[in-house]
Amino acid sequence: MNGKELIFGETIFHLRDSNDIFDDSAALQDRMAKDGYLLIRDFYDRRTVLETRREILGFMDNESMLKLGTSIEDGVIGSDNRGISFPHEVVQQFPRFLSLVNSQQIMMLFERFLGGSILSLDHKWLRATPSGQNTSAHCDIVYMGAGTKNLYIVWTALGDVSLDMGSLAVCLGSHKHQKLINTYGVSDAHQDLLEGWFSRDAYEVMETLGIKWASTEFGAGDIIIFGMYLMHGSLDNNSEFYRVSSDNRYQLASEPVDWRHMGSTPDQIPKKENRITMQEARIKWQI
Ligand SMILES: O=C(O)CCC(=O)C(=O)O
Repeated sequence: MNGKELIFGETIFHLRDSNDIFDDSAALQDRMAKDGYLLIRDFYDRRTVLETRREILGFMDNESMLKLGTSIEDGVIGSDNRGISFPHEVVQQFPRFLSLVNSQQIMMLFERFLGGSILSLDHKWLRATPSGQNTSAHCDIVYMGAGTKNLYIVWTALGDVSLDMGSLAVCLGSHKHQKLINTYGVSDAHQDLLEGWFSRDAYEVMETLGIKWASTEFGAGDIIIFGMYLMHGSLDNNSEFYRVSSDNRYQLASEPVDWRHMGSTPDQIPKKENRITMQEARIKWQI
């Protein structure tokens, strides 16, 4: 992660899946409260997900992002190794993707889990992560905490994602770390901080929070759900393939919404002046 090696069984552990309790909403809630995440294998139909992947990779092929002479479905990274976090207007051109992440299936899961009508933020995060890149450790509350705090991320593998393709990684137990919640967890990356990353160093996170990382390989259609306070990031993509994934947010429609992530330009949130660096903030917070 960020160039540092994590070792399974020592500094990083395997995520456990919750397929065995999938039909039991109370058990899902208990597991979420305890573990901070729910990993559901094969949640989406694999074929539907692979068709969605094809829609996205087709766009990337037109943008000359894929390696010449390789099959589009494989998502082999082209010679300039360009990454993309798809802008909102491009995401709107992907009907298969939108119907997947706004599907009845995911809405019904949340209706059952949260007990009411559900809305999904308009801002959809769709990523094709190139070689050598990862996402540093952060909690989503700093990016989208202006509405309800009872907002959930669904990270979806849009293709098989092996560990060396840069799987999602979470910090076990970080959702219960009170000092983190009361300091970093009440700040806003658009208003207060120059960057939302808590740290770029996976080992420094472990030492500071006293907790370990966890990850797993994902199959196309597997999802992991977690809340606003779970520290997470991703492993480095050390492969020749794009890691195609998306992360989207769901909440009760009756609760306050972070309107910055709604509407026709949800990815163009103005930033306040005089924001401070994470280093300055962490000195202030003493964490
Ligand atoms: O996919 C990634 O690299 C990071 C995902 C993420 O930060 C999120 O789901 O909030």
